[in-house]
Amino acid sequence: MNTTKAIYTIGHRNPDTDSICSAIGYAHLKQAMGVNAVPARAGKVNAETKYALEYFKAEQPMLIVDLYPRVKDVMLKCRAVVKTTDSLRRLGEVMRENQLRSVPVIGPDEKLVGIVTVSDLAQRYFKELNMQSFVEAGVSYRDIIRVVDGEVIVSGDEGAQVEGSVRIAAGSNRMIKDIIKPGDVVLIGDRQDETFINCLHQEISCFVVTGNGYVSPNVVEEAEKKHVFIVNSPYDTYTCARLINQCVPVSRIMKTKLVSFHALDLLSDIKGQMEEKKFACYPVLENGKLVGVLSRDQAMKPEREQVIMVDHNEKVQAVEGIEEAKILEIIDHHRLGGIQTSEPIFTRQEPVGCTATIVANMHWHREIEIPQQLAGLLLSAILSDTVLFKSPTCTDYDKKTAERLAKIAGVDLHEYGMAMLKAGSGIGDMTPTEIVKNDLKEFRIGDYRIIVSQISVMDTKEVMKLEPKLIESMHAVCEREGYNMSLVMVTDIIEEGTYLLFAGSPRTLIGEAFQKDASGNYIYLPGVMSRKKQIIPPLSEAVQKIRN
Ligand SMILES: [Mn+2]
Repeated sequence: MNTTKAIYTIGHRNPDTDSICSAIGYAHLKQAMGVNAVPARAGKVNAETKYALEYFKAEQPMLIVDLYPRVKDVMLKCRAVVKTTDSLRRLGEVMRENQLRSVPVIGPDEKLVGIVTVSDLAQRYFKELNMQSFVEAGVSYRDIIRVVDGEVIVSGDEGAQVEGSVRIAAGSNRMIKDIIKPGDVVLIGDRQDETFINCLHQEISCFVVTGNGYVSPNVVEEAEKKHVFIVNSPYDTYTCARLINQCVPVSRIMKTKLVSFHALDLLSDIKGQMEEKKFACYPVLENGKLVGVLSRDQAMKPEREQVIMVDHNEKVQAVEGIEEAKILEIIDHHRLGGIQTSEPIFTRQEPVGCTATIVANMHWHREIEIPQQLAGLLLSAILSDTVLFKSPTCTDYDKKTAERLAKIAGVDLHEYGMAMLKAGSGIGDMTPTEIVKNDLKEFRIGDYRIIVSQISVMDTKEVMKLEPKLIESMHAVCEREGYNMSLVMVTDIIEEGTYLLFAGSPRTLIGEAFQKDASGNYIYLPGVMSRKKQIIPPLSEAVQKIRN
């Protein structure tokens, strides 16, 4: 079992089948190589991918909404807590055993009520001399008996609360009369009966006989008459006094003015508060319950999330917060879109039809077996990205890889491929806005921010009926999110062609790129199926031309 921090393999936003399945596949490869890799996804799984995952009984990778560090990423499990009723002695033990400088305090309902620190405890010891009074301290006789390891010689109501103070029967009998008051707990050594009797006359509540001193039958008899405890302790007077002081419950010294955080709080949001308060440690709560502790040191310089990007390399397509993460590797088959890293990284870029083709072959080159389920998923990705090998991006390498995977997966390649594409091709009850955002990717082309979505269907009429509404929605997206243009590819996977809808400006870019009359809202491009090979390159070239 690898317990190091997980490395996420993750595809682009609005993930397609390749982004999901290559993330799963590459995580498998890394795991086989002893790396704690975990597949993740940067968005909702589409209908086609869902079909593939369910067909091969695979689970969806975990969703990562963003990579901004949050409290949950750096908080520690709470190693120990104390209850409000626990004694200071118990607190000291807990601190020592766990090497803690602060301990959260929970109430009877397990909810956090306070926190105690080493400095609270130290302050208590400095005040010890003035703290002999147990009035309202919530200390019972049972607590005292327990703390001094006492043997009860004369018993009483052990659950009752101590109301007096702790005194030491020292000095002359006259002094005893001055010092000792009704209700007191009296520490007494090996003294004569007269001293015991004098104390009893002061209406005390309890003797703690230190150093296992002798108590005469006469004293026992008198104590029984007056309902006064006699407890024998093996410890000396000094030790007993200190131990009894440690009976005080934690609730007496804990801080109740707390600064706590939630697991999902962004570290960037709470930094200011931590800098201001300067506590070493903060409780993390979920519905009032303690779920962890956040140390200031850890929160101030969090360990960055580590990611491997698959099926994309452009920052604008990556999961939000990628700039906060450490990119370890990129495995991809798209144009290089200008990502910057702080250190040298491993990249594998191949101009093939699908990332899964690269991932499958990386397994085979390293002689790592691809299990049947994964073979099915990687095959699905290839069939999806190459639209059953029809896309111009498809290479012989993709085809050969797919055939080999189909054998391992035990499916008929064409039959399965058609069924999968069909599952993802209907628009069902998608709204125009959902169609416009389907499989959306953002590109920076020249100085323009352009989004290009694609929907692959068996029958384009169904989608093209919605053209006016789609155009309206495309304009709205551009305006709301500040894009220059929105393009939607409605791709006919049977006829092998694409209706390219466009909104925004400059329209001349479309006319120039595809050499068509772009005065309407769309053009038809026969034979066009690939965004990255047949749409983005002509747009990039056209940008140069219209600039000149
Ligand atoms: Mn891909």
